[in-house]
Amino acid sequence: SSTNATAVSATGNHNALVGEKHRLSAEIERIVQGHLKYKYEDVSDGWDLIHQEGEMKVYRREVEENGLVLDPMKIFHTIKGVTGHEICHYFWEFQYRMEWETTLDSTKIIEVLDPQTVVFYQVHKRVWPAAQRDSCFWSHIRSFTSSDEDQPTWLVVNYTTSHLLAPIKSPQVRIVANVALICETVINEPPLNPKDIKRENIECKLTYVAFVNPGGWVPSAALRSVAKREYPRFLKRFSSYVLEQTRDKPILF
Ligand code: 6CM
Repeated sequence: SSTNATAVSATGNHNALVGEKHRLSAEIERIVQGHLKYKYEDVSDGWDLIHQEGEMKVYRREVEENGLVLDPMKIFHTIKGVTGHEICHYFWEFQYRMEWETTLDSTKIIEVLDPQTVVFYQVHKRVWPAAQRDSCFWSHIRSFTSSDEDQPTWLVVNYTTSHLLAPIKSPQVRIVANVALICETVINEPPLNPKDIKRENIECKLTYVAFVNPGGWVPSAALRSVAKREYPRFLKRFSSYVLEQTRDKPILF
C-alpha cells in the first residue's frame, strides 16, 4: 500500500519486508497484546474524568514514584466521518507529524524495521522551567479483524526504545513513553451496497492511552496542569486535521 511505500522510501531501506522478523518483533507483539487486553479495563476505579468536551472524555489516574508524576492518561473519543484506518494512517505516518503535533521541535525516522514499524527520534518543545526533552520510540501500525465485526480494528503503538543513532545527550532529558491509539470503525444505517457508504454513515471510536515518564524531575503541579491542557488540545487538533485531510478523499476502509 502507499502507507508502506512512504515509510520505506523515507530512509531508503528497501529490504524491510512485510512479516519479516527483526530484533524488536517479540517485544512489539508483547506490548501490542498488552494494550489490547488493557483497552477493556474499566475506568470507574481509580480514574478521574478530568475533561469532557463533546464526545471526548479524558481520564487520568494519579500515580507518583519518588516524587515523579507518572499519571496514566486514557481518552475516549468518537469522530464522525472518518475510519479507524484513516485516523491511524495520519497518526503513524511521518510526513504528517509536524502538521498536527504542536509540541515538537523536530521529528525524524532513524530506522525502518519493516513496512509497519519505524523508529522515531523526536525533540520536544521546551516547557519552562523544565529541561528540554527528547524521545526515541518504535512506532508500529497494524489492523486486525475479530470474528464478530466486519470492520477491522486499527492500532498504532509508540514505545520507547534505545538506539545507537539516538544517544542520550545531557542536559537533554529522555522521555519514556508507551502510547497506544486504538480505533474501531462503525457504519451507521449501512446501505445495501457497501459501495454506497458515505462519510455521513461512518464514525470512528477511538481509545488513546499514554503512560509517560518525564524521565527527570518536573514540578508535579506544573506537569499535571500541562497534561490536563495538552492532551485534549492534541486530540481536538489531530481529529480536525484528519477530518480536513479526508473530507474530499475516497473513504479508506
Ligand atoms: O501521542 C502523541 N504524539 C505522538 C507523536 O509525536 C507520540 C508522542 C509521544 C511522547 C508524548 C510525551 C508528551 C509528554 C511530555 C511531557 C514533558 C514534560 C514537560 C514539563 C512540563 C512542566 O506518541 C501526542 C502527545 C500529546 C501530548 C500532550
